[in-house]
Amino acid sequence: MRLQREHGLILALDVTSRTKALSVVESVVDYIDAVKVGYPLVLSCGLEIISELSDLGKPVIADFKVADIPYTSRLICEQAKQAGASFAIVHGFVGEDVVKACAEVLDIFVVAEMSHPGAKEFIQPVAERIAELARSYAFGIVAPATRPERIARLRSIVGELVIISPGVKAQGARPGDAIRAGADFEIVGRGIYASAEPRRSAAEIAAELKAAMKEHEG
Ligand code: NUP
Repeated sequence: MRLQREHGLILALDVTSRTKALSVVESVVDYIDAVKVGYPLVLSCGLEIISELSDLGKPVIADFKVADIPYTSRLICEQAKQAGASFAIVHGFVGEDVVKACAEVLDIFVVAEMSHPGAKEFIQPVAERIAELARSYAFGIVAPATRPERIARLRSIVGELVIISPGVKAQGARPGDAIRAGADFEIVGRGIYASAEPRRSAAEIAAELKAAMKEHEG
């Protein structure tokens, strides 16, 4: 399934109950462009949850942050693809051979720089080299909404690749700031699924992203 930008919003679905996962997506489906799943949901519900979610009409991004040798990384990506994921998230620091092996299986996002404070220790110093590598193989990169100035820098390296940015709300970034800095999509998890009213939160965030997209394109 293709990823199309209507709202600029990707839901990170880090819940550990199938019922909760499906009910959150159903309640916000008209405000999101994709659903990102990772280990919490897949380890608790099984890989089949990916096809159940993609049946709801939005592309699923498998956030397995693949970081193994090329052979094993390829196997992981093949499992994600067979389960119905449209994209996988792969680490870039493991090197070109891994990124290439994964990109041969399905469209990938390469993690250039992570959003948490600890990212400054090891990954930030090599983020620009990872972004260069991504340019040859990836559909897009992951860049931190928590550091909009880094998104702008990474955008200047990756050109037209799609930038998706986590770190909004629960990790401190304000909705819209990453898009203003040059991201295409903002990823929001707890700010939606852990809110008292997920649908209302998604609507509010989508409205802020809409304003940011207008400004950025402006
Ligand atoms: O650098 C990253 N930061 C990050 O938060 C790369 C990620 N893939 N994520 C993921 O984005 C994280 O695993 C979670 O699924 C989501 C952010 O969720 P939240 O902080 O909005 O709840």
